[in-house]
Amino acid sequence: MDKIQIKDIECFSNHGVLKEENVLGQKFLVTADLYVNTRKAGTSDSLEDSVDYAEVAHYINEIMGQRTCKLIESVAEIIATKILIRYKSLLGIKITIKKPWAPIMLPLETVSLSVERMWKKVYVSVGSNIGHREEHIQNAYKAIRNNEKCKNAYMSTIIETEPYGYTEQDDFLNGVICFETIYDPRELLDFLQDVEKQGGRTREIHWGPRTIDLDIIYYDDLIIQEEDLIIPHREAHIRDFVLRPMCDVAPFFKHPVFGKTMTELLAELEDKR
Ligand code: PH2
Ligand code: MG
Ligand code: MG
Repeated sequence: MDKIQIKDIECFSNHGVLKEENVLGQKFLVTADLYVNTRKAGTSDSLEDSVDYAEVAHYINEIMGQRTCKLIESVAEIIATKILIRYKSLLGIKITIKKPWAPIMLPLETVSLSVERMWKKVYVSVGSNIGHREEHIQNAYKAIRNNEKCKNAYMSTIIETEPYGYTEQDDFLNGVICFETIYDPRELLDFLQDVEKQGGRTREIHWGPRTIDLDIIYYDDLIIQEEDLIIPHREAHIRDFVLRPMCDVAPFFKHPVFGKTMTELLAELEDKR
């Protein structure tokens, strides 16, 4: 991956756990590794096709002075997030913050922290079987597109499907929304649950009727198994109403656990019928 590095920008600011640090301030050195694809700029020789490192450096200096944090962890997180949101052509960023004057009553060269944050591609399934189903789905899509921590969202073709599991309910409209996000998986879950609430989602019958259901199907190629969060979705590989829209947007995407493409999984499911 191509990388633009801005090394050791000197900023004077007041971050720190100790009162003295907040009052007196000290020197910080900030390094930003900007992950980009420079091919276009490299052939066009036009700054518009790249990221202006001068502008980024000044923005970092500005952020460093905006508010006072206790931890360099918070400072790095804030810088990474703001830059990824402002410069949408970045694929990711690594921020390193050094404190050469850290007051720990021992001589040291620097203490430092690095965080790397990347845009991750995710697939979220949408389903609705109450009221104006299409509108519920469009509203959820809009909420994702309007969120600054999400980019490049697009939606599969929406299909009508018979209820699966609990069958005493109306037919569903189903689809998949694909986008990139800087939320981590749990933050993404919280955001999607908020969107569900906005869409009038209530939880009564398990697998019952719903205005809007948003499930994380895949998060990059990550595998997570926690009590309240399982990724890939535990039935992603056997649900026709997930596989069909997945085949529309990402036919050759491979299931991170089973290693089979969406096309293969759908063909296997159809064979079983
Ligand atoms: N969602 C369920 C249960 N059953 N059936 C269809 N056809 N579509 C769904 O989205 C769906 C379902 C639980 O999330
Ligand atoms: Mg569901
Ligand atoms: Mg759900």
